[in-house]
Amino acid sequence: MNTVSKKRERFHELLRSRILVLDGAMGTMIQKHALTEADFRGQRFADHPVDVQGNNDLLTLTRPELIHAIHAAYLEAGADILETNTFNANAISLADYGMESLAYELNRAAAQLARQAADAHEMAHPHQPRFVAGILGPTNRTASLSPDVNNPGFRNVTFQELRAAYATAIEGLVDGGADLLMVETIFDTLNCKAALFAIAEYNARREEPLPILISATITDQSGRTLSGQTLEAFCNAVAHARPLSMGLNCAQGAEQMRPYLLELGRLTEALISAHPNAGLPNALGGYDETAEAMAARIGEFARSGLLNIVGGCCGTTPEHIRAIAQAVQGIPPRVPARRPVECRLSGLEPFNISPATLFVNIGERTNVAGSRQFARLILEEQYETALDVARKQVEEGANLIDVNMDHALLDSVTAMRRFLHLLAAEPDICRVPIMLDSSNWAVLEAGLQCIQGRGVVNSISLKEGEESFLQQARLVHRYGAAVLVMAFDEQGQADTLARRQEICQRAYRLLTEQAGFQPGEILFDPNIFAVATGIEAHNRYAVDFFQATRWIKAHLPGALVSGGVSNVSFSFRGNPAVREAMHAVFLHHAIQAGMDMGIVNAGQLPIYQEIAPELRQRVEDVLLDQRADATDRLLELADTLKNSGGQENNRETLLAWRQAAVEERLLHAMVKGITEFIDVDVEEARCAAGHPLEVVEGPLMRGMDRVGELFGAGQMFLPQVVKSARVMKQAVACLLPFIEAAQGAEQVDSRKGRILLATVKGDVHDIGKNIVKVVLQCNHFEVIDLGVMVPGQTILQQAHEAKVDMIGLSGLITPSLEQMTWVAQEMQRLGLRIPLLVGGATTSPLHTAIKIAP
Ligand code: THG
Repeated sequence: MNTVSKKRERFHELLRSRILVLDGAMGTMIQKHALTEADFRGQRFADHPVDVQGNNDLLTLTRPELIHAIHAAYLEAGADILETNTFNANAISLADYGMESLAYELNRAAAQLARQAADAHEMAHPHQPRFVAGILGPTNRTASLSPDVNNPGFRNVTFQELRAAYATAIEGLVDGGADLLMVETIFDTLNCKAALFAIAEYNARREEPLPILISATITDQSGRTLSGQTLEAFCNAVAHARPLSMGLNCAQGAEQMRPYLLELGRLTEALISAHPNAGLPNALGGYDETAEAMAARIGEFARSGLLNIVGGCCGTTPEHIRAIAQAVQGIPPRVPARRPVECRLSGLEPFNISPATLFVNIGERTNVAGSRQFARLILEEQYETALDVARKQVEEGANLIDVNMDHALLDSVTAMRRFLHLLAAEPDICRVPIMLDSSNWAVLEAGLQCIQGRGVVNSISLKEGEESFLQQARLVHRYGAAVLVMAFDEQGQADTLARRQEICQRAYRLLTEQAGFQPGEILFDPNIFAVATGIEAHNRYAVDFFQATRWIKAHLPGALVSGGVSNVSFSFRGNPAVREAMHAVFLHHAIQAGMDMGIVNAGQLPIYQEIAPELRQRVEDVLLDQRADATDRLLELADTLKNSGGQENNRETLLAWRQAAVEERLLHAMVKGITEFIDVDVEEARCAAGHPLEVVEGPLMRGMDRVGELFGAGQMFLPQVVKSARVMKQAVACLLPFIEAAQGAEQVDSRKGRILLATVKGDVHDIGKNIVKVVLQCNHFEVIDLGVMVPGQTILQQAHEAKVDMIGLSGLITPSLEQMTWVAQEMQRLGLRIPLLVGGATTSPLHTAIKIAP
């Protein structure tokens, strides 16, 4: 055994025998030194054109002795695992400082520093092996959310950019000596999946894969990630990486984290890690939970069997780590859960398919090849209305939606991307997993790069032989999706039982033995073809499908069976009554045979028992190939049913809320994020009101308040709030002409006011600021956004030049509070008598009252 694998072995041994201790915060420790711009720059970056104060990762190069000392202090305190000083050392975050070219060097140097500290410690204490976790932070952009309110489909970072940035960071970390890789503070699962993709690519080139630690952050009361996923949806979306540990960090103190850790333990077979903050930030932006208090809580976690790895995030110090290490000493580590083989998918919410699941509905209508209506909408670029097709499928019970953009007149890659980006902004649709449907690999891959949940690729096959099958399968796995295999090989599509068995068997072997798939991640489609075509060879198609299904369920354990149900009735196009009866009868038998899921028109499936007996019998004769004249007899009956239509659309029931009074309707639309009727409702409210502003100040503001309350109570999450803000924007837009008219001719300027927003110098966090910007713009404020790391002088100068009505300052880290105070002081000195708005994680009414207001 070489030294690397010996060390790995030792690590796993230790994890089995005790709870391992991670180190604590780096940022908090650095802040204590009150470093200046010049300190951060050192000699090497003295002339760098951008301010770098606050770029903690840069200190690895400019103040290595300081970082080394922090590592040494944590080791001395009892940390088993050091985290590299690389939280923002990726090309995307570094671009804020014009330092993207340093990404590799920063990662390698940081890993070397941690390695040296760990090795020195080991030298002095030979029986205490110490490990280095290479840290991959979330970056400062989010791949699943739009930063632009007017364009929910817009993204300011792509999967490929993230993947490339992470790949560079990983190279540096491992070259510098990292033993493990930790993807942490995850607030957007798509970012995380890009990191996991890059790790998988890297690991594939190595003899020994590096263990992966995954740690998410839950930022608000809804118990979801910032991008809207529940914890279980998140777990499902990253399980493909087979992480060594799953955990939570930041955003919360230990106390708030406890219920989520408990839940996490039920959701994964991985080990469990936690590195909470030292409590929640206090009013002055500090973290007050003492080492003793935090260690007491964590000791209880350990005794309750919640932990394998534990450490600290913001606000923790070597004191905390020392107390934590003592508190968990001698307490046995958590024994990982065993979970049954299941197909676990997710959108914003989890969707698990177990043997007890009766049947999974996959909505078929978002398919340009399968719906003339959808095709027209996409070709005419009416994407908003096209989204309603998806929404209707989900409302009508689809558990997944199948999205297909294969059309001769479309750029299918672009259309797929655009539709999925828009879909991601619709929480009521994207709560379900997505099935990407295309016969073109490039389209499937584009789709895989857009979905943060765990979806399904529909489909791959052995059509072009094993090599291309395996290559695509491995990629699907790396992107974290389940795979659907069509029974198709080099010789063509399987149309007999024997051919279906042969192909599915072969694909199952390849996927489980060579592509890393678990059986629960494999779906087979043994081909549903049209019956009653008048061609005798087609008579057994349905029977063969049922038999193939039975065979797959019996011989390919854990794999699922799916199919395109509406195919079976193609001969009866134009006759919905017969088609729907055929689908229902087909499913009745297919489900009995073990079919797990089907692509169907979710809202239009009659119940088997409720089909008129004569029709049911004749359909059954066709599907089960029970009579020589079965097709003729069904055709005969079909003629009499020709114009009887299918099932009633149940849209009426969905629109019951339209019966309420206009105020109620406006409230409902705002809370649910529905823009469909907002124009008429606003108009109705305006006609009833004395002044158009009353509509804004009355029902619309009440709606916003309600949204605020629900968000505060954890009953709404961010993507939903953004949708509500869009409803508000549209409502205000309807009223604006009337408000202007009412205000008279002298006040033609429609602005409510001009507001300058900036994240202060030394701070690069802007997600909160961008949300505030969206909300303000939705309320028709004009916003001048100066971005991040903005020096105070620039803010004041711009505020003066643009004659703004208010200044809004944002920041997440504690030193930002001082910057805010400085700006306030300067405003007073310069006699700038406009309101100053401050916001961000560490701001508080108390700090504002005692430090800024004076
Ligand atoms: N297996 C897998 N994927 C698939 C299929 C399959 N994807 C596509 C398709 N088959 C399943 N989806 C549909 C969608 C619509 C119809 C049939 C299958 C359909 N549409 C009406 C028609 O063509 O008559 C359109 C009516 C309209 O325009 O509104 O029947 O087998 N893995």
